[in-house]
Amino acid sequence: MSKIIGRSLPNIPWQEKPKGDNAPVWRYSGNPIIGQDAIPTSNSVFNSAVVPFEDGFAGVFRCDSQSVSMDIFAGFSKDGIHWQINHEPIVFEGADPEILKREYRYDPRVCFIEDRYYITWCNGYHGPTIGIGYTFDFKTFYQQENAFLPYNRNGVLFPRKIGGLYSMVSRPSDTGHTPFGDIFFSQSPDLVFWGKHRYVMGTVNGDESAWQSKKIGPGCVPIETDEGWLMIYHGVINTCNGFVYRIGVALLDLDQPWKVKGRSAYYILGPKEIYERVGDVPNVTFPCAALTDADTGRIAIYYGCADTVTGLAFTTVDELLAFMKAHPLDAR
Ligand code: BMA
Repeated sequence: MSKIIGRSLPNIPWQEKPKGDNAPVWRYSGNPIIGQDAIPTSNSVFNSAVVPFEDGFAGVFRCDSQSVSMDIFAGFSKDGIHWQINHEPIVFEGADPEILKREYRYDPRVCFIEDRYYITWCNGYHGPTIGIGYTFDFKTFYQQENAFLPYNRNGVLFPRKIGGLYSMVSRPSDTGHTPFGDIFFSQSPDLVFWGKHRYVMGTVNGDESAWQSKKIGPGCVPIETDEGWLMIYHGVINTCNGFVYRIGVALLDLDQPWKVKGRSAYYILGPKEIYERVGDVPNVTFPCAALTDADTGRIAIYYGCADTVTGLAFTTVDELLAFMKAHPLDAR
């Protein structure tokens, strides 16, 4: 038995694994949990992040509008499954007016550190980069400086300082639908100035793990366990019909997270159900958040489906570690 280092979450959304299911991750039977028209103006609601909040849950949701502009919206839930999403996008205070100017915002992550909820997202600033803001109550939101120069996507914070510094994994990219990309680790004394950049892991050439041959990117906030940081991430293969996005798992060293201790050659979840196969962008499963319960080792993963709706899936820390060890990637 491995242990999640973190808080108890007795109200984590949960369903037991269906009998006879051999996969390490299983879907919520009522998927998708959030439909594409969850708010009156939305074309799609996907790639979104949730955290425990008060006696329930709060989240930041990517809602693309019916003009297909990308923005992020706060939402609330009692059970983590049924969500009320605000009809107006998040308005940030603070920051330099230069940074507050909105170009586009998408793919939010939420990470509780010390006393507040930090939000990172892909922020348009002459190209995509990593926006950072925070809130205490999901009502008032403060924006800070962008973490990096363009171009970067998938900035995901660690839930505590490592070696005395705030820490983040991200995926340097380009202006468009980046046809490359590896995961890097960066640190900051103040969540404003970032440096000490380290390479974590990259795509896999050859057919040992072809689903992650084109690009990879951080997904959920890394989960601290007694064996290391469990990193749930996305991996992409290019096919004759476009990119396919699947979900993988790796284990990073607790003190030096750029050192990869384990990585699964097999994906843990990929497009299979109709709502993952069919949508604005077909064949996409894109994880952005995981709830965890330290008492039971349960993990609930929130993931975007076909760039259109939001799904929920379940696993445990033992399932993921056992699967990773049963199907290890040698070329990491
Ligand atoms: C990536 C991001 C994600 C999206 C994915 C599939 O580059 O833009 O938001 O889910 O492509 O379209």
